[in-house]
Amino acid sequence: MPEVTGGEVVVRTLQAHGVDVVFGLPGVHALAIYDALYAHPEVHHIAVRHEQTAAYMADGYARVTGRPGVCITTTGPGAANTAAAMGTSYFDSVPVLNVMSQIASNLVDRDKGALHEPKDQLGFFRAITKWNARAGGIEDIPAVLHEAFRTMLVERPRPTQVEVCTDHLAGKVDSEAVPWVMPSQSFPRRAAEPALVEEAAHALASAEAPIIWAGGGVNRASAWEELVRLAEALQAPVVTTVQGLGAIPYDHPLAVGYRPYDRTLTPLMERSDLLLAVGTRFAAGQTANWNLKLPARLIQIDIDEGEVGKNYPATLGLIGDARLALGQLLEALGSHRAAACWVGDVAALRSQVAGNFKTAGPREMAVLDDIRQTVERDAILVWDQTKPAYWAARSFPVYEPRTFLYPGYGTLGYGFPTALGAKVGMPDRQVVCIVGDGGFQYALPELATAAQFGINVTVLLFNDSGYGILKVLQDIDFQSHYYAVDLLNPDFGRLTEAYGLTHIGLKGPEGLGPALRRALESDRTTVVEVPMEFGRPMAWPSPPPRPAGRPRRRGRGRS
Ligand SMILES: Cc1ncc(C[n+]2csc(CCOP(=O)(O)OP(=O)(O)O)c2C)c(N)n1
Repeated sequence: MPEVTGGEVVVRTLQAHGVDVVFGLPGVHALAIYDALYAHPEVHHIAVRHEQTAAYMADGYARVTGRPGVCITTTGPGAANTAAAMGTSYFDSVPVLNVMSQIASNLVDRDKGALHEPKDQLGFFRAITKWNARAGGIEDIPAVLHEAFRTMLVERPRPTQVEVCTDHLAGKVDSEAVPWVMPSQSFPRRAAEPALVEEAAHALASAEAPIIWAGGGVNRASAWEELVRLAEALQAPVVTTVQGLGAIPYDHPLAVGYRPYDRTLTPLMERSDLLLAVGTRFAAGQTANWNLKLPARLIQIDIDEGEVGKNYPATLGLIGDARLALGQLLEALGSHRAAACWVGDVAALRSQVAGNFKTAGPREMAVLDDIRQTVERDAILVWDQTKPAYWAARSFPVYEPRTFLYPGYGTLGYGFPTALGAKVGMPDRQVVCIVGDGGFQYALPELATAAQFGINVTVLLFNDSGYGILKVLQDIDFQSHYYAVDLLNPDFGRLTEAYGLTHIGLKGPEGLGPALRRALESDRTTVVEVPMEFGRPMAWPSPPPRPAGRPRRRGRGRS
């Protein structure tokens, strides 16, 4: 009888669930998984330099492919290092599975001082995982992993975790004694209640001025085709949140092209009599801290019942998968076709908003235009928390779904490692990471991962020698008392070259387009460094609360 280790059961079960690439960093307790990976080279393993990166890479992979991203970490500190990344995936509803080891089963949670002994490892992560569990033994591994995939994919996608004790990973059993779970890839998705779909279709067909609000749920559920068909049937303009960007192409005749909180669009909301919101939670950043006034009637589609009516009262809630629910609505509308869009010329509105941005930030918008015009239509852009990203989140034209990756959680250091994961998921696409000097330094050693595994991305590094956005806030709220925000940076050129990668140093934003083109054509990861200070982002939608008693004043810094 052939014997298998627990590690092999892990790897074979991952394979059975369609996984062919994992991101990770080994440790003594997890080595049996690595021995199984050694024996199964068809499952590629990208070895990173920090566990946080493994989880970011899994996040990037999942966001662009729509399939779960998987990371493997070792017990205790190794697993704990993923927390900021797992929190980001949780906040943004991204399906990431973390398989982590545990100390020997007879020692767990006994506080005896075993190497890497975590205190309640599952409890530590409970707040930022949708579900996590320990496999009780080797035979238990397939079912627990299967449950992790099912939970992650069947309703709202969010991270899950499976923990396996090191003795169970290294132990052996008869392969035939293992209750293997070999699922088909499709987990059933939830459809909306038919009677409510009828009611919603009736309301939409009789609305005089409907608007559609597309959130990240549309991208997560691959619902963009249904969204566009519904918008066309209703001739309804579509606004898109940051996570929903690309759900409708920027240049579609019904795409307003800008985020719902843009001031120019407020009159649109005021004139509308019905908002159809899909896959959104109306987060602070999308609603100017819930100050945005919505139309009188709100129909909300969401896979998570808890989101319906949570931030704005909903007239009607359709609980279900965005793709299925939009498809049901289309069917219920039958041959109904609105004659024309009540807004009139949506493209003219779009150019008006674009013009506002150009007036407010000619330098900033020229840089973003250079980027947009240089990269391909379906290029994947991954944004860190840097001033260019705040401008882009408000103004950047996005043409394809899942091509604008932005951490809704506001996580600094996200951009570069997530871009690497996105490239692994979509090797034939251009992947560009836009990052500041502060954010890039969170994951600099991953230049080594890029070099070792030939992951070819372009890094656009905007270097202002500091935490620029925090300097803006210190200007506004703290009398320009700059503290802990100036950075002594390394020579990024020599550093990049030390990893065997390419660096293109510019003197300013001039020549950005040609430099970016060269980088995109390069056969290796290339860092284009642009010394430039972006201005204060306009239309800041969610200012942090002001310290009590401090009047708002203009500082002496640039604005
Ligand atoms: C994990 C994490 N730590 C700290 C912060 C706070 N933070 C937000 S932006 C920022 C500065 C970013 O500096 P840089 O990457 O150089 O971009 P710039 O603001 O200069 O454009 C900091 C420290 C955060 N958002 N996330």
